[in-house]
Amino acid sequence: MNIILATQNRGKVEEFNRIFLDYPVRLSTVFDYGITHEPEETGVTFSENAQIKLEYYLKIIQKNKFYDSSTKNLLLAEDSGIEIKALNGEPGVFSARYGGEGLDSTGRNNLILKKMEDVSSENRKARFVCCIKMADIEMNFQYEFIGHCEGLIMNNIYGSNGFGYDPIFKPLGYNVSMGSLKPEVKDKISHRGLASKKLIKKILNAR
Ligand code: ITT
Repeated sequence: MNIILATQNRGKVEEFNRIFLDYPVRLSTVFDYGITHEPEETGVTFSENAQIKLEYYLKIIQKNKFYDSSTKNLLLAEDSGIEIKALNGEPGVFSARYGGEGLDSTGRNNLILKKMEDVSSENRKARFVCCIKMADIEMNFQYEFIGHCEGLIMNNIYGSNGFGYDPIFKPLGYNVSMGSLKPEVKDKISHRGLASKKLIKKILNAR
């Protein structure tokens, strides 16, 4: 079975590669087929944006027959982000673009730290959300899998593992940032790891 990862985010690709390592699936990415363009994410929910990505890449892959027809091919699209209570749920679906196109991850993390400068430790609740959409290449079936990871926004940037908002997010039950956790620990507790666990159970009949 082949799963094509419909994402332009290398951090997500790295994590899915680790998550599926022990399972009988071959992963490929849209990069393998030279697809470097992406759809506009016009949805207002993670689910809507994941659906937009799924349909966008599915069309290109079907049209160009960008798959190995000797095996079963599934397409996996994902929309994710961080919701911060004190910022009324922002950045939410705008996580990748928060603060404008000119900012990189460190710039976005600093922007959030600045906005939350005066927020007390009791009011720094946040959560990562991941919505995975999966379909077979013929669109005979489609599934959605959701995962959440609750935690707090820290007062500074810590750690260099992971990507995006990991260095400012402290998962519930841990004393360090997600960016300081070992990758295999992140995969066990993360929004992406938990959504993937549901997918693995459904698609691969495994735990
Ligand atoms: P694709 O749409 O091509 O998949 P993207 O980076 O644009 O790539 P999203 O629209 O889903 O993906 O935005 C997700 C953003 O949320 C991502 O760029 C990070 O800033 C943040 N994010 C998601 N998962 C994260 C994680 O595990 N750790 C840290 N930040 C994360």
